[in-house]
Amino acid sequence: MKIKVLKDVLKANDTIAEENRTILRKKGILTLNLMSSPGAGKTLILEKTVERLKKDFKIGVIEGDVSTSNDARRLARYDIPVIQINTDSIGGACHLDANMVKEALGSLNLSSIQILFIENIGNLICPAGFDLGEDKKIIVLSLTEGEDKPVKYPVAFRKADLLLVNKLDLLNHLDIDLELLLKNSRKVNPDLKSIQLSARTGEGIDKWAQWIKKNLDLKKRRSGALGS
Ligand SMILES: Nc1nc2c(ncn2[C@@H]2O[C@H](COP(=O)(O)OP(=O)(O)OP(=O)(O)O)[C@@H](O)[C@H]2O)c(=O)[nH]1
Ligand SMILES: [Mg+2]
Repeated sequence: MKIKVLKDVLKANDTIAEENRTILRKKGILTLNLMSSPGAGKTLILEKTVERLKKDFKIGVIEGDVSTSNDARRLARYDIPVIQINTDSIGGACHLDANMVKEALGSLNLSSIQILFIENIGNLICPAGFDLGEDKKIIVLSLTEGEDKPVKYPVAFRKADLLLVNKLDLLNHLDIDLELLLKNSRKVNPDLKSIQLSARTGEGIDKWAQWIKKNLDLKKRRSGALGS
């Protein structure tokens, strides 16, 4: 009985996620869902990314946190549309779900967005279970977290399309084996591509920006081919 309820919840989520995906496809918006444990650097990466891409692309952000609008405020400084979702008042969920994103989409002017970033709630486990209607899932892992995280928390890594290894500036100050970290990520997801970067120094942000542009182009071409 319990299993049936869980399945129903996930099925309902998937149905709404597909609706979100249809809306976003019609508008030609590339949607990227960033997941990580708390403090891996999602918001700082987004700040640097927006700084880099803002003059060429129209960007929007959906911010997920249990509480506070701190991250939304950090991104709103770049004069882009930002919606904050807080789950504290609705049970304190540790992840975003498709319905929350649907509500946020309703509050955004989608005609003026080409790239939509969704910063999921800081958690390495729960967000991986919920499709939001995004095009790609990005997992951010910072060097301070240890090289074993991909094998300890495999689901998010298994489902991810790209791994961003953040805080590269700290490499020489930590007891971390970067090669082992990458090997562990490939162990759970042999196809997982990775980009190493430092949101603090900006190293690697160019590569990440190129990855985004390439995926936006691919999305445009596919939408064109589908005639939508
Ligand atoms: N040294 C260093 N610090 C970083 C880097 N990226 C982020 N930080 C720091 O790490 C801390 C957390 O960064 P955030 O961007 O808030 O992390 P987050 O993943 O958005 O955190 P939550 O939203 O709470 O899950 C901040 O003090 C950042 O300045 C980096 O590349 N190098
Ligand atoms: Mg954040």
